[in-house]
Amino acid sequence: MKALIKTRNTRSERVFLVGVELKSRDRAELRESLDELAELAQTAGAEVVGDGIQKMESLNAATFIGKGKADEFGKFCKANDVDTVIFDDELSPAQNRNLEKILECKILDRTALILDIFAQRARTREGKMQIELAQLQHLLPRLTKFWGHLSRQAGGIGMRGGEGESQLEADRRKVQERIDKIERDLDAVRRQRATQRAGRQRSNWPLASIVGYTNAGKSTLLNALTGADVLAKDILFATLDPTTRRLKLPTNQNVLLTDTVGFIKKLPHGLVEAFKATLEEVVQADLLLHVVDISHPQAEEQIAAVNSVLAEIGASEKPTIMVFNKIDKLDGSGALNRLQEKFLHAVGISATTGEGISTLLAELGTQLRPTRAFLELRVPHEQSAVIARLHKVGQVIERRYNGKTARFKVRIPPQHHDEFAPFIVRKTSAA
Ligand SMILES: Nc1nc2c(ncn2[C@@H]2O[C@H](COP(=O)(O)OP(=O)(O)OP(=O)(O)O)[C@@H](O)[C@H]2O)c(=O)[nH]1
Ligand SMILES: [Mg+2]
Repeated sequence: MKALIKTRNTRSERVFLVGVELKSRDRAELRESLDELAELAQTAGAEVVGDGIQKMESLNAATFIGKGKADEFGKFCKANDVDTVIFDDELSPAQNRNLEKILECKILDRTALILDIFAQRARTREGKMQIELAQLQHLLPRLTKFWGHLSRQAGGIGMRGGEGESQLEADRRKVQERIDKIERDLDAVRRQRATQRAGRQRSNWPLASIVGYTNAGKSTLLNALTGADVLAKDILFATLDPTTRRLKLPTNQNVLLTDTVGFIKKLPHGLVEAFKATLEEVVQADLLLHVVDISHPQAEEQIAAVNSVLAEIGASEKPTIMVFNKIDKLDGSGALNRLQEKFLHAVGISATTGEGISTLLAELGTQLRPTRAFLELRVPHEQSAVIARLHKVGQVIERRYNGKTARFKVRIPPQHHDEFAPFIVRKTSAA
């Protein structure tokens, strides 16, 4: 797919950002959000010319911001040679169109911008497929309304069933066909990954997934721990494709460590959906390392944003170590102490100086030990909810069917043992 943000040889695309202050979102929060949007825009290769804020009671259904304000921004954009206006919130297709008319330039929203960055970053076939799927899904409803609007405008009643509509049907079908094809291909990728995972399970090495807000230092941590050479850069979404490396703990335990795509506030739902194959590494993990840039003023909001994505993919109940990174950038220990009090398993580190890494390795060893013990369960086939739950919270190592029951050899985090108590046949502690 074509990038939405163009970087011309002569000059970068000039963009103006717009945010809305609402009762539910005060000025300070909006400021942070707009600063992040500016970073996203720069990451996409644009030059930010300025931004504008409107304080509103409720949003305008037709133009998102007020008509008067839109006119004012329009004048500014004309005077300052702005190519594109980017809104911090997702616009409806109608709002997008109306704003295009008033502001007389290209209109994008945060979702389209994030999708655009992902499109520029995708390297592997899987990454490219996932991002194209998300872009098409974002496009499809817009295409529908856009064409619907055109045919009404062009001919109204007389146009119904005419040229416009068949064009609409043709294009929607084309987009839908492509979506179906990508979904099928991604399915194949998922199956292939499941096979790889099965291989890993035979090796019985536990899997830890590094998650966290974009730019928190996930790749830097993986590199520091395993000597991997994943691109670590001060840009948003440096990493799209997962990388897995083996880490040998000082206790001689082996663990597989996966670095994956970063999360962000208002991550488009379609994107989470599209990245399910990549995020499956997270869903399958025995343990999560949640990396936080503790030097960031919005560290706590970023933790919340990451947690909500984890919930969306069904990984919020995983045992988690909170890794408070970049402590070398902190002025005092106030922020670290405050957050360490809030979370059970928390370690302060600097992935660049190495401070705290040995504590983190020790914590990893402690956290992984219980998951190395196996349970053997016998579950009647009709208990499908129990079996589904087992796959959700545990890691199934072996499965045998005989007669009316299924036997499972699984690793289940200790806090979930009670739930399965009636089905436990044997507890085995592995060497
Ligand atoms: N000062 C300091 N900078 C760090 C530390 N860890 C990472 N960084 C810097 O933070 C930036 C982002 O690091 P990455 O490792 O790329 O972050 P990431 O979480 O993988 O980011 P995405 O892949 O973009 O989601 C880089 O410029 C790193 O050098 C740290 O402990 N201290
Ligand atoms: Mg990264």
